[in-house]
Amino acid sequence: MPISNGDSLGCAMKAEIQDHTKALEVLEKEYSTGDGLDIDTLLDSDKHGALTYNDFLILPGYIGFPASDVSLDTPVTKRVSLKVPLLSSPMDTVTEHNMAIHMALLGGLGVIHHNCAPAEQAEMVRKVKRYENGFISDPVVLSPQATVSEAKELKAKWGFGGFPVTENGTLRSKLVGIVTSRDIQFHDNLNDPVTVIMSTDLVTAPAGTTLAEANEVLRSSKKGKLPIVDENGNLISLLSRSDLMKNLHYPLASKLPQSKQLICAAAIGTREEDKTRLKMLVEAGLDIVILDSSQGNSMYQIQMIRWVKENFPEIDVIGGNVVTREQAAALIAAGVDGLRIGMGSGSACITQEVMAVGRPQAAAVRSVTSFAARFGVPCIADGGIQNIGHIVKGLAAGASTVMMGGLLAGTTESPGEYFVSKEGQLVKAYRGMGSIAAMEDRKAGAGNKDSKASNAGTARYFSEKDSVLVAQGVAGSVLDRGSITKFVPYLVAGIQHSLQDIGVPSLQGLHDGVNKGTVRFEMRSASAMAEGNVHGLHSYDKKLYA
Ligand code: CPR
Repeated sequence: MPISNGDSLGCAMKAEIQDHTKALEVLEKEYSTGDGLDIDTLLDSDKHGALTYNDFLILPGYIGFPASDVSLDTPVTKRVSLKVPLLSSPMDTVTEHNMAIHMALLGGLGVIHHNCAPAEQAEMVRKVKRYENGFISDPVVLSPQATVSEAKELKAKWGFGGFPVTENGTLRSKLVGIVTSRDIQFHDNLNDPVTVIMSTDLVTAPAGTTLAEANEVLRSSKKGKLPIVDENGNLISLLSRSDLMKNLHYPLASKLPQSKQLICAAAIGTREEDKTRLKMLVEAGLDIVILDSSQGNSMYQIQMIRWVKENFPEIDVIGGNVVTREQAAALIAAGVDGLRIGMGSGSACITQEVMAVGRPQAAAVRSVTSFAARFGVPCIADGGIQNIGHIVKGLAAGASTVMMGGLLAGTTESPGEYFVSKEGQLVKAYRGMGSIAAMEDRKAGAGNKDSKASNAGTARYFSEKDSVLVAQGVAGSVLDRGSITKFVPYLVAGIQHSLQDIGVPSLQGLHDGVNKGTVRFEMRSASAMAEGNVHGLHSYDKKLYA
């Protein structure tokens, strides 16, 4: 059949507008709102009940930039910002120093749990603050009388070797040698003083040396450590080669502008004893404290916020948990620098079932963040995160950061050992802080030499004095996820790709677009959700990253 201009094969669609170049103009002139829903219409619970993450999707926008250019810089408190909007939860199966160090190295933040004696928690804070330094300002120092056995013990405790030896075993005393890991490795006479084995051919740099200069000396000296000394040869600080390497490998690391140390956050309760605990954490170098409560709007928390702000004005306080505007208002008025949102959304949590109290997480996040943003208070969306999509939805609903428990509990950096499940899979323990197991451990002070160690589990749920413990969570296990040094970069790359699809070049751009109504949403039905998941395949392998 001959085809003339304007003809088409088969059945042609009749065009209302012939000039295709007018498509964008028509869109702008004739459609007063974007396609889909703005966030407030989406989350209007009068219309369709309160929603959570799986109930909606974000519509795609225009991609005008590469995903790798998407900036995820975000505040976690009024004064502290991160390059990655991810936090690990203060739970005893999620965050101790190892998780906190690695979350911070990767640009996020790990919040150290408080189900342990205050001294143990302070020790963990100290380990985070000491971990990566330009100049280590409080190095572990040995005295000439210290034995090889003591040096070995210190190496086992801190996980690093290379201890300077000074005349009286303290900083600001004359440097006489360095005990390196190699010096102690094969020395069997454990009672010998370290002076027998220490290296004395020292390369040092004078006080006042810049970090760049000191780095250069360290590079050319081929030594592991560079002691910085004053004009009398007294030890002032130390620079470590492994820190140099870490600095190179972790460009996003969370640090305060004036410091080379990692930012450290830890949780405490709201009882009288927690004031002493906080003092110890602050002495150890704490930057941010989270007041850990399942229902933050209490007289205890409000008094504690005021007390911390009065006594430790340099520490940022995150209050919570909250899920309503009213709860948020009370804590903002008391002076919080950040809020933590979520009640009953945690993966190991049965609060909503047992207490009949809580709120679907997306609705809670939107309600609290839209209020808190008016006071410049950043919010954490805490709990219920199962995948990258949930992270992005929490951020789109207004959160500045997202906190995860279960998703990180199976990683190498979480506390505890892997074990093989009944089904033969490699797993790690994960339990809610209000599970009977966690609360009983707390009451017994399990795992601590000090039996008054902590009752953080019960305190979080206000049940210290109860004769019957009412569980708000379960104890179980989660699958092995490998190291967060691979998992967190996967999450970050996924968030960047998601924001690229949405058409916003930054997290700030996402918040602006949502608030202006240019970022649009759609609710999804149960069958839409099924359509959005893998379907119709005989079998498949769900490998998430490589
Ligand atoms: P997922 O990331 O595992 O979903 O949730 C982690 C969050 O769950 C924690 O940060 C905390 O707020 C909350 N959570 C922990 N234990 C809980 C119990 Cl027993 N009950 C309710 N919420 C809990």
